[in-house]
Amino acid sequence: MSIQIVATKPFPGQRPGTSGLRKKVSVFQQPSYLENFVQSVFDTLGDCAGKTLVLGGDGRYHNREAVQTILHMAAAHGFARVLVGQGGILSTPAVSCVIRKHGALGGIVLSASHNPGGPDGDFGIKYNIAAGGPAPESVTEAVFHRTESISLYRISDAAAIDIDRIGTSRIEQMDVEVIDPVADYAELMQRLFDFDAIKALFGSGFRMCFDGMHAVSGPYAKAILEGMLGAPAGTVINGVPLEDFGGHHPDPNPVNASQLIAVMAEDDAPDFGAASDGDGDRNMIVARKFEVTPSDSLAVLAANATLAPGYRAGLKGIARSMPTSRAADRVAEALGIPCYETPTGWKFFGTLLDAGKATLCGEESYGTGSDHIREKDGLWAVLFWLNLLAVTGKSVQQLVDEHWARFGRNYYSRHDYEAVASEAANELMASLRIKLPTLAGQDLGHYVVDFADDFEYTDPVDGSVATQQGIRIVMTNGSRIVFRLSGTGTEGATLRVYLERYEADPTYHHLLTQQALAALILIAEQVGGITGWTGRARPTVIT
Ligand code: VG1
Ligand code: CO
Repeated sequence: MSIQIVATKPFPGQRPGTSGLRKKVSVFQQPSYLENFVQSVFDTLGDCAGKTLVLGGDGRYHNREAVQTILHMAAAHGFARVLVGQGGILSTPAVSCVIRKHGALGGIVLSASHNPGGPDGDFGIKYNIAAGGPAPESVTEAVFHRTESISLYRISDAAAIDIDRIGTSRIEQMDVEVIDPVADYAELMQRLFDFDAIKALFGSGFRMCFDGMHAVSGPYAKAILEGMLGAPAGTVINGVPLEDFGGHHPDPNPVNASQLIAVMAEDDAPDFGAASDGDGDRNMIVARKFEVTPSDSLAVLAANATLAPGYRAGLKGIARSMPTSRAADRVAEALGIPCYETPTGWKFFGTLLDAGKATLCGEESYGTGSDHIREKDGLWAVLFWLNLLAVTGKSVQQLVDEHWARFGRNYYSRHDYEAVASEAANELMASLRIKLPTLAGQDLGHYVVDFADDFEYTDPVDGSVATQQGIRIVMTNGSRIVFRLSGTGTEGATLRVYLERYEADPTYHHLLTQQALAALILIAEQVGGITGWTGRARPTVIT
C-alpha cells in the first residue's frame, strides 16, 4: 500500500455551475477526469492533515467507483478521517447535516441532482464547506482555475474498501468510517418537528403518498415516515434508490412525478402527497388534485413557522432566489422581518444563514430549507407541512386558500426550453440585454414596464458581487418576467422563463395558472423572441 503520484493533463470545462460540476457519465468515465477535479479541490483546500471529510452521493450510476477513487485520493492527501454513507449513499441535506454535526472540514456530494442518471445520464460532484453548504463562488472559481493547470494527482493504491458494512477501516493513515446515512439526519428532524403530533395524525387514519422517485430520499422517508412516525407501510413509493432512477427523471415536478400526480387525482386519493429529487434536496407538495407551487410553499411555511417546535422563537428573516415569486415577501412584511433576494443557487444563502439574517430560504425550483443545515432539504419541507397539518387539523388546500385570502395570490409558472443550441440561447439573452434600456415605461398591452435590468447581487455579508444573474422585466403592478439560462444542464442550453402575476382579489384566486398568466406569456414571446431564437413553438417543460 503506497501513495502514487500520477501525471495528468487538464481537461477543459471543469467549471462548476449553479450546483457543482455536472457532465454526462461518459465524460466522468474518462481516465483522470474525476481525479483532476478532486485533486484541484484538495489543492484549493491546502493542508488537510488531521481533518475530517464527509463523502456520499445519491447512488446514481458511477457513484460507487467515484467513492472509491475519492477515498483513495483523500488518504493520499493526509485526511485523518472520512465519514462515508453506507453503500456510498448520503442525500445532499444529510451531507450538510453530517459535516456540521461532526465538525468536518467539508464534504463531497456525488450527484447530478434532478438530472437523469444511468450510463447515458449525468453525473456530478460538488464540494461543501465546513458550515455545511455549497462552496461559494470564490472557492469554486479557485478550483476551476486549478483544473486548468493541473499536472499530477495523488492516490493510494490500496485495495478497494468495503463501503457496505458499517464500521471503520483504514487506507494508509486514514480512517474510513462507514456510517448509517439516515441516523444523524433523522435525529435532527426529530428536534425540529413535533413527531408526537405527526404520529397521532397518522394514527388517526391520515394517509400520505411519498414518491422517492427511485432516488436517494427513499431510505430517509421510509425510516422517518414509516419507521419513526408510524405511517402505514407503502406510504413511500419508488423508495429504493436505483442507479438509473428506474429510467425516470428524478425531478419532483408535476410533469416528472406523474405517478404521484395520478395517485393524488384519484377519488380516494391520500390526504397528502410529496416527492423529492435525485439527491433529496428538493420537494414537491401535493394535495388532492392540487399542487402547491414551491414559492407558495415557502410563503405558507414562513407564515406558520412558529407552529413547529424548531421555529417557535420566530424567523429572523426570509431569503428567496430572484426568480422565486414574491409571495414570501408579503409574509416577511407582515412579520416585520427582512426578505432577501439572491441569485439562483443555494450557495448564495450560506452567508445570510451563517450571519443569522435569514431563517427560511426557498427557490421556485422546488427547493426549501432553513438554518438547520446549509442545503435545501426535501424531507424537511415535507415534515414541516406534516407538522402544520397535524397541529392545525386543516388540509393542504385549506392552508393555501387561507394564505391567499390573507396575503393575495402570486400566480407563478416557469417555462423551460431544454437542450436548445447554446449559441441561439446566448444570442437571445444578448439581444434582450441590448433592449433593456428601452423597456422602462413601455406599454406592452395589459402591462406597463416599471423597470428592466440584468440582476446583479452584492452579498450583504461578505460584499461579494454576482453579475448577469437573470434578466428581469418588472411591470408597474409588480408582475414580472425573468429570463435566465440554466447552469445545471449538460446538453446545449436550457432557457428558463419565469412568470409571475400578483392577484389580491379572492374572487380571482382560482383561475388556471397558464390562463392567469396568458398576457405575460405573450409579452415574454414578443420581447424575448423565444420562438425565433430557439425554433421552439412551446416550452419543453411547464411547471
Ligand atoms: C437549478 C434551479 C436552481 C437550483 C439548482 C440546483 O439551477 O433553477 O434553483 O438551485 O438547479 O438544484 P439552474 O441553473 O439549472 O436553473 V439541485 O436540486 O440540482 O441541487
Ligand atoms: Co437536488
